[in-house]
Amino acid sequence: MATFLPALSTSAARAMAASSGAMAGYSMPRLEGTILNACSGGDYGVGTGARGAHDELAEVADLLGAGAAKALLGKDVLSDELPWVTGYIGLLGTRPSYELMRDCDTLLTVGSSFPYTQFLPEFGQARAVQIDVDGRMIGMRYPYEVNLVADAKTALRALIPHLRRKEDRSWREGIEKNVVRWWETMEMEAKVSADPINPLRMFSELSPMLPDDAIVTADSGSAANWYARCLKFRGTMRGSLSGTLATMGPGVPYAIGAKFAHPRRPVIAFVGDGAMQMNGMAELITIKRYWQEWGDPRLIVAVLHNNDLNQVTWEMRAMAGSPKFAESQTLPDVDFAGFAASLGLNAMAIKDPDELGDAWRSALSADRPTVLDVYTDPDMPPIPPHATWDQFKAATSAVLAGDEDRAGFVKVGLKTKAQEFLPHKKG
Ligand SMILES: Cc1ncc(C[n+]2csc(CCOP(=O)(O)OP(=O)(O)O)c2C)c(N)n1
Ligand SMILES: [Mg+2]
Repeated sequence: MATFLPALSTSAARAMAASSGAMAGYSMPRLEGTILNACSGGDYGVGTGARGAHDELAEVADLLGAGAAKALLGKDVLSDELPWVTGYIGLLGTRPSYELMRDCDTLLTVGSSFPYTQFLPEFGQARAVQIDVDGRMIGMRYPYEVNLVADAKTALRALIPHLRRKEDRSWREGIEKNVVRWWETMEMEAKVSADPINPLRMFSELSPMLPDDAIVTADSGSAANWYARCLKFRGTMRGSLSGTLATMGPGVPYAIGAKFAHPRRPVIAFVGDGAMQMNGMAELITIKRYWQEWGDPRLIVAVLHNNDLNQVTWEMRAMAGSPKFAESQTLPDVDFAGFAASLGLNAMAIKDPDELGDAWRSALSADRPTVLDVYTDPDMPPIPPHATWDQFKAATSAVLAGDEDRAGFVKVGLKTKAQEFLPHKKG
């Protein structure tokens, strides 16, 4: 059984609005309970609509022995420290989420309209139940047997008395093992040496240092991959990105918006150099204009400085089999730290991975906003979680001829993917 608890930016408000209203007849949860009780290996999926139903989700997952995968906008709905939470689902997602959906026999979707059905169980594989406060979302993405138009918390509360605790915990134990292995893989991948800095390491160094109340944003670009996979959310952390439109440019504006909404919470934005050149640099001027009004001045803009429109360079390699087209993909080199310093912001240019830890510590204790201009290696592939070693090798060999970055890719990319297959700490 898998639980899918995704979140849409608007659904939190919708869920709250509905929570005061009456829910559809309780015979529905009884039927839902029957289906869920019958499962042998279940999942659930969680979206933003599930925000605020954390305790109920945990109780349902515990009763059913389920694991939970999260939609990207629902990354902050359930803590990544829960051993049965498999992280994000989808192309930018994690391997344990992919396996959870691939192998489950029951799917409970709560507050999510996650659209990529290739990452859901095969049709016919799983009996499925959906809870969504918005009737327009019901039955949109999967052939659900039971559809509940209700807010997540109310529906799950009504459902819980109808569930029996699953005595056979083997499914859940398997999920927990996969999750442990996944986080070990992420650690190993972040340690792969790169030229000059492995972008995963920006995220893995920060992750354990994140204040419990941090708000994190990511731009559309390679940062979205590492935001999805490498940051462990916990506490009251919040996070967002352009989840539906996937547009470039929101990283810094979202962070500024977060500071106005929560001036006492530290905010961190991960933004590509392309997005910085598009609008992020101008938004640094907005930060200069307003930061002294914020109760806590910490706003960190971490730039992935790779001189490339890297996410699309990789998409073109993977999907079109095209080598890097430098004329459209290579960016002018810009001194982001120098520009930030000229605005009176705290600024650091980082070219040595061993300086990352101190850089994050100093930005997190600074008395003003900081720009971390991190020189990252463009040869780190954002490999989808389901790619097997053979598929990965086949896809990449097609691309190597004629690509100016081929030498770096062989060095960094192959070594990174290999971490999934190499022995881990516990064998
Ligand atoms: C407005 C807009 N233009 C183009 C795209 C297509 N696109 C997605 S990611 C990306 C490259 C981003 O480059 P950068 O900001 O440097 O981040 P990187 O991937 O290099 O880390 C592009 C062009 C988009 N999503 N939105
Ligand atoms: Mg870039």
